[in-house]
Amino acid sequence: MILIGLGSNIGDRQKSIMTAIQKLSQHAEISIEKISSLYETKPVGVTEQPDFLNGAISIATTLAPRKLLEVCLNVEYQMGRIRAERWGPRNIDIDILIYDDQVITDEDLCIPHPRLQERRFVLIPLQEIAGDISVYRGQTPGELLEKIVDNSDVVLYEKANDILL
Ligand code: GSY
Repeated sequence: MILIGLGSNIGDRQKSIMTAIQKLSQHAEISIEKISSLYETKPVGVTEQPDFLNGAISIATTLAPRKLLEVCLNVEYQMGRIRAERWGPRNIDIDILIYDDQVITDEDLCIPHPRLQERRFVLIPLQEIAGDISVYRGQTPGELLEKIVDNSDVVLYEKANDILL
């Protein structure tokens, strides 16, 4: 299973996330399989920034991980990615979280995403669309959430069923 996380905390956050999904879906070699609900989440890391909307999708693709990364970065670029500082606010963030069972630890591409097991804003959307998938050391999102240290707010914002592409 190939899982992608999306986030935004500047401008029209929901529109940005939906635009990113639409742009990914328009790629000839990508089809969107599942879209999670959107969640309003308190910023983790640099906390002095606006709340995020976060969600996740599963896709099918014939693109190899590095090509998929290029496509994600290109979508961010097309959307005029505003990302003033590394951990700071951004209008759109597209992260490859899981690419089947592949492990990549390059400087610019780490799969599985190195912090996914520590973040409620990642695991809660994943629980919806990949509840029975091992996402970190043989554990499902639900199993990881049972023992997670992060207790930051993750509140349902828009149900998946109400999201129209
Ligand atoms: O890692 C993605 C950017 N990011 C986020 C995010 O997407 N959501 C929340 N809640 N906090 C975050 N901190 C960073 S950095």
